[in-house]
Amino acid sequence: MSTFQVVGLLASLASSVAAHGYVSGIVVGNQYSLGYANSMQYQQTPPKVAGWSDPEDTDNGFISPSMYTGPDVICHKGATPGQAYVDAAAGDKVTFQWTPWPSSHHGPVITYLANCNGDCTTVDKTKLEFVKVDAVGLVTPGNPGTWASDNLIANNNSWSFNIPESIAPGNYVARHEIIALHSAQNEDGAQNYPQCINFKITGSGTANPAGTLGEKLYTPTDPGIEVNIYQSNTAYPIPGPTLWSGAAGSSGSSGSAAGSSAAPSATAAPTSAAAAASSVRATSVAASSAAAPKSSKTACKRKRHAFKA
Ligand SMILES: *[C@@H]1O[C@H](CO)[C@@H](O)[C@H](O)[C@H]1NC(C)=O
Ligand SMILES: [Cu+2]
Repeated sequence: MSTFQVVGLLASLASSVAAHGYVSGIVVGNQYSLGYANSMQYQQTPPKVAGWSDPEDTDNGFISPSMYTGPDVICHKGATPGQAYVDAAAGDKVTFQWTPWPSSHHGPVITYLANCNGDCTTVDKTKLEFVKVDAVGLVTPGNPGTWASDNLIANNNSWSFNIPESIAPGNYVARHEIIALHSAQNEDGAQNYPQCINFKITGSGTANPAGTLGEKLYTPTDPGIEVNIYQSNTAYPIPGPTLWSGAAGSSGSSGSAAGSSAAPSATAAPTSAAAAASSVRATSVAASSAAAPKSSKTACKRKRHAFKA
């Protein structure tokens, strides 16, 4: 065994121990595409996949709020463009298959599309403008309630959304993300798990909506980022830009129970009144966070990091 192979073996052992999750496959109709896996960097001839490479992310770790203004929040740690595309048509249902997600890691599931205006395999990620096309947060009120991540687990660790019908054909980067909130009552405690995948979208749509740069999507003090979920939750303001009006609707995992029974205020495309109302609710949520369990941001690797049996 070469040193290189030994390092690879150790890295894959390490990632199986600390694994959180990543998108291992993408399904559109009857077409399956392989996602990027960290272990691919140790293959002699890694496959060309549509998923963006993040070889530095050997522990399937997360992006913390303190990293929101840097490039790693865009498509995960040190990510470089995927070297292939998933083919899809506007209106198609897309399913992202995650590796098993820990049940304690409750939070929203959000999907954005950014037009590469050319080739995504060489695109400058810091210039991509992300348009929110699907977002589900709190699905059923409760303590902590049912979250989009819980539906993802229930749905065979997968999440589906529909590519908006009206979006212009072209090459796009889908930025698909789970934000785990199990330690989000602490400053810098939320955990973002972004995954980027290239799509070649066909269709006759003409919409090319303006988006938001990856480094401008969130701030550490957004009401949906610094939030205590260990209380009776009735609403949750999904962080980031407003859901695009052309989005197919927050169908979550369409064709399944996931997302479709969402609490109205949690997922509705915010009109300014609705957005204002949800920030008011979020403020009262934050105000009663005194009873938050004291867990450090490393708690993820300890007691709260439990997979559903
Ligand atoms: C569940 O997901 C795995 C991949 O993550 C896939 O291979 C399998 O076919 C899925 N099962 C169903 C019933 O969709
Ligand atoms: Cu964890």
